Amino acid sequence: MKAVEGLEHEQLKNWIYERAKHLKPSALHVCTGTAEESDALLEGLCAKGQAIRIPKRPGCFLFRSDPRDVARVESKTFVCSQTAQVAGVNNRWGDPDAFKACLERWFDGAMQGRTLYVVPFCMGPIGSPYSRIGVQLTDSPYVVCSMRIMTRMGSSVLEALGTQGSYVACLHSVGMPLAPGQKDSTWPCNPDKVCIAHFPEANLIYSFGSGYGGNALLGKKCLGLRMASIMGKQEGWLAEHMLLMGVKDPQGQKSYIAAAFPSACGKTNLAMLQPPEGMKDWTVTTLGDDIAWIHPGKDGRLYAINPETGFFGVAPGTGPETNPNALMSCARNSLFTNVALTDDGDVWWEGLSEPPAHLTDWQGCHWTPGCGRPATHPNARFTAPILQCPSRDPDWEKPVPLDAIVFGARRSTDVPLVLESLNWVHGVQLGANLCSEQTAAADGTVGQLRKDPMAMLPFCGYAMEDYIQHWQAIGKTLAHPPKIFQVNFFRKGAYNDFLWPGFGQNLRVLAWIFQRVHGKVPAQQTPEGLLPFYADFPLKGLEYSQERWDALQRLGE
Ligand code: TSX
Ligand code: MN
Repeated sequence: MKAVEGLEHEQLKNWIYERAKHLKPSALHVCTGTAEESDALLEGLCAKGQAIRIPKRPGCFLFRSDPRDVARVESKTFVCSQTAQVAGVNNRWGDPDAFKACLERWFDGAMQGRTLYVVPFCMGPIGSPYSRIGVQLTDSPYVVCSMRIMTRMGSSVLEALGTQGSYVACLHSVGMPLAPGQKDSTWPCNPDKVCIAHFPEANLIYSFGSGYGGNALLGKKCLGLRMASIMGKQEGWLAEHMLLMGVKDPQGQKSYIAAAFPSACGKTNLAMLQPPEGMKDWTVTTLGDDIAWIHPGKDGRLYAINPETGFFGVAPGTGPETNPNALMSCARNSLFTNVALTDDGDVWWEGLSEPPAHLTDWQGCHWTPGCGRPATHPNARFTAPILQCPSRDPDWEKPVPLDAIVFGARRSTDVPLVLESLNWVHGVQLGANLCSEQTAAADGTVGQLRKDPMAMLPFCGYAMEDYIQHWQAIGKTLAHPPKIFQVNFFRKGAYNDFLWPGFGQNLRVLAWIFQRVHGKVPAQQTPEGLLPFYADFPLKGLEYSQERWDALQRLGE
């Protein structure tokens, strides 16, 4: 317990002591956040066969998860608030006392034979009034190294906490204690005993049994969205499942846009968009790809920050055409989970390039093209620092004023490419009615239409009806609210073909939004919203017929 003695925050020190007594780890390590610390942990993981160094990418490592631990588990994620109303019809509410009692039993001795890592982390820049601190206890070195990429992590956070600072207490175990002499598995976890529970009144998060992404990196979905959304409700701000980007026109005028899409709808691709041929005089910059914390400013506008410092992006489908900036971001100092390994020591996934003649697949098996299975898990991920993203915005650590909020989803029918709301109240309604065809990031049936208000269904920490009400209340306080838009890049035509080319061409949609924000282009007023006129829509350089446009923009079937 020597490792904790230097800690100046008595309450934190006592919590760690008390938890360590219960978890019964064989060692304790307070993380400093240095590169040397991360290197040593990764080296140790390689020595135990739990990570594989990627020779072609400096500082990069491959992890192969247990095939039963590959995604967030919404069915086992709970908000355990003292008042049942706080978790509404859309969330899984758990009785706090019952869940606490059950998890306490599960955590008893859960870290036997393992090291307990203390991970102090800050969501948002250290010292910013918008930021929130968490301290995660975990027995997963993979989580430690991932948290170092995704958050500001280490000693500087303890310094910021001082002797009295408040933090969200985060407790995580893979739930697989080791008996003396017991051999570890390559990805320890406990898939039959998974639970992610949030205790908002206690400022506490418990996560057991999974080592994967949003289940285990507790700063992201748990603190960054579920807990933060509750704080935002109480304190008058919004924690949203949104990318954050800058768009600059050829005259040098710049706007910031936040956009909400359900998981794995191409949010990361949009955040890092490369201008297409014919629009190279526009600039797109990236501030974040997953979370935006949005505060009303004194000037009556909304200001947003990205509380993260990395991307936890879906690998399959990320290629030199679809997202070159993401590929540059994960060229070094990155972690890969459930992707394939090439014979010459690089990572590979579907959509990266032509498949090589032979691979080792995400489960460590031989793979050849045409063998009948994908080489990579559909929810395989890269974990990469924002600092390595070529399109990173110079002001990515500052609050930026929002000119537009965009809601989008994957809809093969009915929903037009772009529509502007009539006003804030209507825009919030559009967001509240968001529906998306389901993908692999969440567990569930692929292809089904799922209601996902503001893309927050899995991430809102309280009742959805109160959440929508909170959005409306915020709107009433804003002298200069951002305009709200609805987009759909996935509409299909009569031949089941995508009607819109998407990807870089989406800059045309952003450019129209930009022009609307700056009053540079008229729109057609309909009861359902404001629609672009074909003649004004920035299609220069893209062959796109009026007939196709009409099919793309038609309201309803
Ligand atoms: O990320 C996507 N975006 C946003 C990009 C900025 N994807 C990838 C799927 C989500 C993970 C898209 N897929 C997008 C899109 O805008 N649009 C589509 C649909 C589509 C797929 C393939 C083509 C066109 C559209 N291919 C050709 O037209 C050749
Ligand atoms: Mn997400």
